[in-house]
Amino acid sequence: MLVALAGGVGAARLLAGLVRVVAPGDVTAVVNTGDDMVLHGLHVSPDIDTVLYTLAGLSNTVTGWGVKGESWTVMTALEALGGETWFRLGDRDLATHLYRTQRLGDGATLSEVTAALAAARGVDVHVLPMSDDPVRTRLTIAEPAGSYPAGAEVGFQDYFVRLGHGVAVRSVHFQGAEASRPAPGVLDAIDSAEIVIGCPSNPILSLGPVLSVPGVREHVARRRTRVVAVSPIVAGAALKGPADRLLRELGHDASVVGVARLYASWAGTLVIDEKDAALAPSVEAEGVRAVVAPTVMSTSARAAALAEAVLDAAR
Ligand code: FO1
Repeated sequence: MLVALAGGVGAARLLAGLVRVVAPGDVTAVVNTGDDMVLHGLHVSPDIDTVLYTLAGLSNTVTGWGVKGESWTVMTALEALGGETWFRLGDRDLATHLYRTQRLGDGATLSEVTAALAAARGVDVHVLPMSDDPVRTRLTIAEPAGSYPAGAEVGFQDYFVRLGHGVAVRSVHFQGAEASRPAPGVLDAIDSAEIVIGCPSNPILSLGPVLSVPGVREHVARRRTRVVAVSPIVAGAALKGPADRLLRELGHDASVVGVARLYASWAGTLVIDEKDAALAPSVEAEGVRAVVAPTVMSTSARAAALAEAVLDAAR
């Protein structure tokens, strides 16, 4: 069994590559739910949905979220009513949120609903939320943005979508993490995994919440020699999203060395891109083994090759 700690797009791409080289049923993805939000009374789980849509071959690879070939009839009608449309929910995507919200309202856990969505879409990877308890990423902004003053605390989607992550961040915290428990099967999967993979996700906003659920970081750290993380930073930049600027704003190096320093307590190996090969000795100086491989998953074949490189690094 392989376990992947997963966030959004980068994780989904690596998982899609992984299932080309190992049996999907041998993979467990522990997915970030810190991005989750209730909007229009609907429970939206963006990172879970990005992973499920990608593994089902349904994902909109242009936007990196939602469903391909989507229609926007509801959003257009909602806009005409003056409703909230800053967070775009396509017609097919809405079915997911309607189904999830109804099941949760009937008393199902997020794990149960996620398993049902995976089964409905023929996804054999075991997709687990990091927790069935609410954990929400909250960010304190360092400068005024939109209607928010400097020092305001905003929700993840407000930061990421409404403000377009175009604002400096003073601090991040995961509301509800202390009281949360790992979802059923998460710790067992980590304990019995042949390899634990830290996906190329945002170290602060995607892997941060997963590791903040009590017990997860400790159980992963116990397997440190079997843990291989993939740097989401290549040549000092994030391939997508705000990871590089966020690392700098929070006082870290926006480089593979900074990522190695952040991950050193739980990841024994860090896969870095060939562009960062010269930094391998600096990564190893942080106590983390450096493995150099192409990490930009511009095609599914490259994603499969990266998955192979990760498995080789662990063996
Ligand atoms: N990201 C956007 O930038 N704009 C959107 O309108 C948007 C809608 C959306 C709807 C469903 C969903 O699952 C994800 C959505 N995302 C959108 C992405 C979302 O912000 C994710 O949390 C990020 O991809 C980070 O993981």
